[in-house]
Order: sequence, then C-alpha cells, then structure tokens
Amino acid sequence: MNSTEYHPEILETDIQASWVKQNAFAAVADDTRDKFYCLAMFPYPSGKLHMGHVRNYTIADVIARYQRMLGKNVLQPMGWDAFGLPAENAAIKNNVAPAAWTLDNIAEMKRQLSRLGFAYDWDRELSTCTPDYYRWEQWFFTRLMKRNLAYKKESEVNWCETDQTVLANEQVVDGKCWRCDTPVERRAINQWFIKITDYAQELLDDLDTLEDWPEQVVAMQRNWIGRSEGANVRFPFEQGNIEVYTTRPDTLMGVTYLAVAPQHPLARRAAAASPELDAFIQELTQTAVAEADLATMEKRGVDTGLRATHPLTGDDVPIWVANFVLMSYGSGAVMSVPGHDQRDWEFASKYGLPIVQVVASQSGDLVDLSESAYAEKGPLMNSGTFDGLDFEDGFNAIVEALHDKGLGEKTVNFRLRDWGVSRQRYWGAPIPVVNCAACGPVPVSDEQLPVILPTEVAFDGVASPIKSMTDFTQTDCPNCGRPAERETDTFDTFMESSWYYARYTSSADTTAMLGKEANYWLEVDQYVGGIEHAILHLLYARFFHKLMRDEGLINSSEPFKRLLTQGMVLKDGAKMSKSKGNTVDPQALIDRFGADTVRLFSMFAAPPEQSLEWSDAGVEGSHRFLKRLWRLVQDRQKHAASIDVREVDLNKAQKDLRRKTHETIAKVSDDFGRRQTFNTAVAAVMELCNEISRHDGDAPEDAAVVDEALTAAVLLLAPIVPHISEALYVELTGSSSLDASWPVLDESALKRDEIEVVVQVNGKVRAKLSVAAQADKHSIERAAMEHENVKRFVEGLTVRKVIVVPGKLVNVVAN
Ligand code: ANZ
Ligand code: ZN
Repeated sequence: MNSTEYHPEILETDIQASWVKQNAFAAVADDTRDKFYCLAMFPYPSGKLHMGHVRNYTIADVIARYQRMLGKNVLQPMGWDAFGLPAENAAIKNNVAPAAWTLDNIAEMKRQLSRLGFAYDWDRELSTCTPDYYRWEQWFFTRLMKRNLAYKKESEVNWCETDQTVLANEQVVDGKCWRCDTPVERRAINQWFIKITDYAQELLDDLDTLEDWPEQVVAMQRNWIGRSEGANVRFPFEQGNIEVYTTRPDTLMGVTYLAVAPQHPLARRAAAASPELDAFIQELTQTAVAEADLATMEKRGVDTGLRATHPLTGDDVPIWVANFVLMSYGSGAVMSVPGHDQRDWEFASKYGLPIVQVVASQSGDLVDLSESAYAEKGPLMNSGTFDGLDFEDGFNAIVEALHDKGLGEKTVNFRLRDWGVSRQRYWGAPIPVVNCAACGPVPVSDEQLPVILPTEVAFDGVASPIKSMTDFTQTDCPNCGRPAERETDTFDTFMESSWYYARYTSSADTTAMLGKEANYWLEVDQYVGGIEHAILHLLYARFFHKLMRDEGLINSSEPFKRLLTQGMVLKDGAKMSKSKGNTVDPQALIDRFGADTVRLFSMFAAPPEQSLEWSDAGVEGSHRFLKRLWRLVQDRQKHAASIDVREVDLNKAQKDLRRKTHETIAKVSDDFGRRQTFNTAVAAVMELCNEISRHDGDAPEDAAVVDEALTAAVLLLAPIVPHISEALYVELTGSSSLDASWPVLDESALKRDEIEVVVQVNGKVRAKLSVAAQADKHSIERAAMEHENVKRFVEGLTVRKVIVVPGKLVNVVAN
C-alpha cells in the first residue's frame, strides 16, 4: 500500500481512535472561558441512522467544531429520546421487551454516529428511558403538583381502540389514527394536565427576544398560542345567561342566532326533548374534529327550539347546536353574525336564518351579502345609536353598553390549551402519583422516587402490561399509609424532550435535577433540528425552561438562543422514507467513500435550511474533490520553513494567490458564522484549490504561498471533513488540527496593486483600464481620456462632464 494515497477507511478510524483516547471532546465548565453550547435534536433510537439524521448531526457538528476553532469552550452532547410507541409496537410484533430492543438500537446507532466522527462529549450521554433520567422528571412533576401547576381533570380525548391509547390532535389525520387508520373515537377519561396556559402571555412576549430564530418558526409559535382580544358577552336565558366569546363585539347588532357546541350543557339538555337533536349530538361527539378543518368542513346543525334574549335589543335569539363550534374554545358558544362571519354565513344560508348587514365598507361601496359574508372592518350601520362608529369606537361603545347592564366585558383569549401529559401506554415514565381512596391523588414522596417502570414484561395484546401487574400497582398512600393504587399511566414523551438539553449540563448528577454547571452552559447557543418540531417540542421546551427557572433551578428564561431548522433530504423530488422505499443507507456510503465524503456531500449539496436533493453523482464529486485536495498536499513543493509570506517581497502571481487565500478566509468565515451557508463556503474553498493547482513557479516564495493557501483550505474545511483535514494538517505543519485556530484574515493581503476601471462614454462601455490601486481621481480621469478607444468616441464632441467613481468606473458625458 502506498501511504501517499487517500484511504479514508483506515485514516478515519485511526483518527477517531485517537480522539477517543484523548477524550478530545469532553467539555469542562470554566468560568474564565466563553462557552458555546451546540445541540442537535436527539434521535429516537429506531435502530439505524437515516440520511436525515446524518444531515442534522453533520450541520450541528460543523458549527460545534467551527466554534471550537474560534476558541470557545464547546459543549456538544448526544443522547436518546428513548421512550415511545415504536418500541412497544416492536415488542408486540416480535416478542422482545421494549427495554432490550431500545438498548440494542442505541448501541447500533451510537456506533454509527461515532463512525461519522461527530465531536460529542459521550461522557454526558443520556437516555430518557433510564431511571437516572426520568426520576428527575418525576420529582419535578411532584413539585408542579405542589405548586398547583399540575392537575387532574376528566376530559374528552381522541381514543384509538386498536392502540388502546389517547392521541394528540395532530395524531388524528382525517378523523383516523395516524398509525393504524382506525377511526378515532371521543372518550372522557381522567388525565393529568400541566398549566401551560398560565404561561401563555410570557411564552408569547418572549418570542420577541428570539432574534436568531427563523421568522417562520416564531410565527408558527405565535399562531399556536393564538392570543386574541375580544369580549365575553352574555345573552340572558331563563334564570341565567349564555356566555359567548367574540373578537367582534362591534357586530353585536347583527347577531341572528346563537350556536353552541354539541358538548355544551344546553345542547345536552335540549336533546332530552328531541330525538333528532340527540342523534345529531351522538354522531358529532363520536368523531374527533381537527381544529384546522373547522373553516372548510360542511356546516351542520339542529335547532334546539330554545330562545335567548339579545343583551341590548331584547329580541329573541334562536339557539342552535352546530358542528363548527368547539367546546374547548372560549365558552363553547358563539354569537352568530352571518353578515360578517363566513362560517356563520354558510350556516345561516343553509338553514334559512336571517343575514343582516351591520358593517359598511370603508370606501362607501355597497356590500353584497348574497355570495359571502363581509368580514372586513368598517363603520357600523343598522346598529341604532352605534351607527357610524368605526371598529374601535364601535367595539368600545358596545362593550361599555354591555358592561352597564352587567352583560359583558373586554377579555383576552388564548387558543393554547393546557398540556395533557397522561398516556395509557406502557413504554414511558410512570406518572409519580398514588391514587388513594381517602386522600385522592397524592404525589410520590421524594424518598420513594424514582417510580421505576418494570422492564421484565410480557405483552398480551396492545394494552400496557403494568396496568395488571399487582406488584407494581399495589402500594401504600404516601399521605395516610393505607393501601392504595399506583397511577399506571405514563408521561407523554414530549415531557422527556422538554428538558433533556438542560440535563446534559448535569447528566452525572445523582443528587439534583440540575447542578451548578447548568447556568454556565445554558442557554443552548445553537439548536439544530427539523421544522416538524417548530411548534410542540419547541413550545414545551420553552415552557419547561420557565418552569425550571421558577423552581429556582436555572436563571435564564429561554432555552435556545439560535435555531436552525434544516430542510428535508429528498430523492427524486420526494422525501426519503422507508414507506416510499427510496432511502439511501448512510452506512453503505460510509463503507464505500468514508465519513468525510458523506459529511462533505451533505453540507455541499444545499444550504442547511433548504431541502437537499440526493445525487449519487454529487457524492462521487465530493469524494473526487477530497482525493484532489489530498494530492495537492502530497504533490506540493517542500520549502524551508523560514519564509514568512508577510515579510518577503512577492511577485504578482504570488500576491494573487495570497489575495485569493485571504478572500476565501473572509468569505468562508462569513458563510460559517453569520450566514450559515456551508455550501457556498465549500464552493469557495474549491475555487481556492483551483487557484492552487494553477499556480506555478518554483521559487521558495512560491512554495510558501502555496503552503499558506493549502493550510488555509485544510483548516477552513476541518469542521466539515475533520479526518482528512487532520491528516493533511499534520502533513503540512507537523501538529494536530484539534487545537488549531480558525484562519486569521490578513487584510493587507487583500490589497491590490492595480485595479480595473471601466470607462463609459455616454453610458456605453468603451474601455477597461488597469490603474494603480491608490490612484487619485485626477490621474484616473487623465488615464481614461488618454485611452485610444475613448479618444475615438469623443472625437468631434465637447466633453461636458467626467464622473470618476474610484475603484470602479469613469463616466464621460460628451455631445
Ligand atoms: C362574532 C363574530 C362576528 C365573530 C364576526 C367573528 C367575526 P379567534 O380570533 O380565533 O379568537 N368563536 C368563539 N368561540 C368559538 C368556539 N368555541 N368555536 C368556534 N368558534 C368560536 O376567534 C374568535 C371568533 O371565533 C369569535 O368571534 C367567534 O365568532 C368564534 F364578524 O363572534 B366571532
Ligand atoms: Zn391516603
């Protein structure tokens, strides 16, 4: 074997072994140094890395390694989001215990990540399915119970009979379970909630501090929280009132009916007297409605026959039960204004209810309500004493009139609901509660934590095996000591992923959830992950961070300073996925080309936030480039190390190469730091390599500028292709690149002796001049006027004006 050839498989594993031996990426808190905490969203241990993982983790690793070269004290940990349904499904299917299945997968994926050369501090590795981890989550939950931030409530859930579990709204697709397509049912069961709504305003306000988050993600969070300003309005009904929430109290005089949700108490009551209504309610409450479908679904309803009273006019207002009203929003009832709300309009049109216009157009043009509602704001009409008032004045005047009668007031509403954290499945962290007949739900005491999930289990069907394991369920009440039952529900796995980033700072701490290092490392300086987590995971993590702050565990308010959401990996224009059968196995590529090629391709093929189209040719191209870089270093002329290229006189070609080197350093630094466009950074280094190949000359100065250029190229690529860079850097300098600094820009190398100036005559380019870089306006003008071609085009004309833009252009105006 020729040692001057590029053999990635040998070179990479050797270098990785040396990193392990040195524990090169262990992060140690040090108050005297600036830290940088770089984190990629941890994987679910499904068994094998896919290209999406490779891309995600390469991006984060490149940023971490770059920051290290800038001199930061870098923390980059890795761990496993190890609870969740797939392990359980595998257990049911293949008769293996979820714990064993998960641990095997972790071992395999860890091996693959290591083979890719990611600079992780493996000492901080954590796995959410271990009691070391979830005990602190359980402990924290008991704190929340004590602070009244966790509570139990009977609530309707989406229930999948096949999976025997509750589904989140986003797990309901077209009324069916996302996994098994079983039609989803509605069921009322007792569940635990965490009061995220107490933090709604703060979660909204703090979005303004997240300057380094993609705007799109901030907007998605804002919509999800969904703050609106409106009014509660009460319509007198029998001895009491029916309350509605509206964002348009200005339209109150246009109300022609009330609509209540099928679950509304009034609907239930009316159903007792109407079999038609009863059947309708039955039907509606059986199937789940996704909130997103409310606007577009067909509007349906049944009249209750009951009448409320309009709070200002005293008119009778019919009450309907309607499918587009949600029980979980506002008060579960709406005042319908078909003239100005499209849903109300569709409903009124269908059932022949009156449609009244109470808002005129801003422009004075006539409004046509025959085809649709008029939803714009404008001056009020048909509204008695409120006529002519604009939106804001109308809003305020009507709310005031309601207030005087005790029938309404301004209010703020949030779309955000409390977070239901109970799951009826097995493979999750047990909810640390004991249900006592005498005391109710009691938190497990600190000394009895963790509540360990039994891992020696056998599945009989899909139901959670611990529900029937008496050694697990039977216990004593922590409060009164009498026999009681353990809670057998487990936490939503979003619980674990809401605080893992914080636990990495203290993963070995057996005495506390977070140790004193937490405040040194937090917040995460760079978080990298998929856009599919833009709402729930990020919102829950932001919420948890504030909860931990208010528990006194940390002193910051937000978890992630800068966020990068990487795009998908596509093949032939479609997302790579097992179900489409268009996956590319990263392991096969690593075996064939080495980790550096795979890393280079994933960074070079697209900017990180855009989707990356898979290309075999692109992978091969990346590999060829690395071979070329290797050869460039092997084939260079060796020179006496004493030449300092900044000190000696250089000829034009040597200066040109130095300039290219330093232009590349400037460009790549900006691409890595501010822009985070690693693809253009790679392209710039490739161009530099072209210049290096083109450079000839065999003076010692030539060898010196080539060495400078090669060293820069190798260092600029080191975060992306750390193995080959290490080998080549050793070759070039005799030392390891591990502690090498990012190349420093030499401004003086950017200076040009001569620059090109374009000369225009009457707006047309007539000449290009080479002038001394420091030439003044006067001498540039003289050189321009003396140029043969310029002379020719002004011949016979009078020169009226000569404008000189130094460094760029001369414009001659003549006629
Ligand atoms: C009367 C009205 C007139 C409305 C009008 C809108 C336009 P956001 O902005 O999302 O907060 N609404 C209230 N509670 C509801 C429920 N439980 N289910 C379905 N819809 C409900 O939406 C507030 C508006 O949504 C409210 O304002 C109400 O309709 C409807 F020209 O009241 B509006
Ligand atoms: Zn008790």
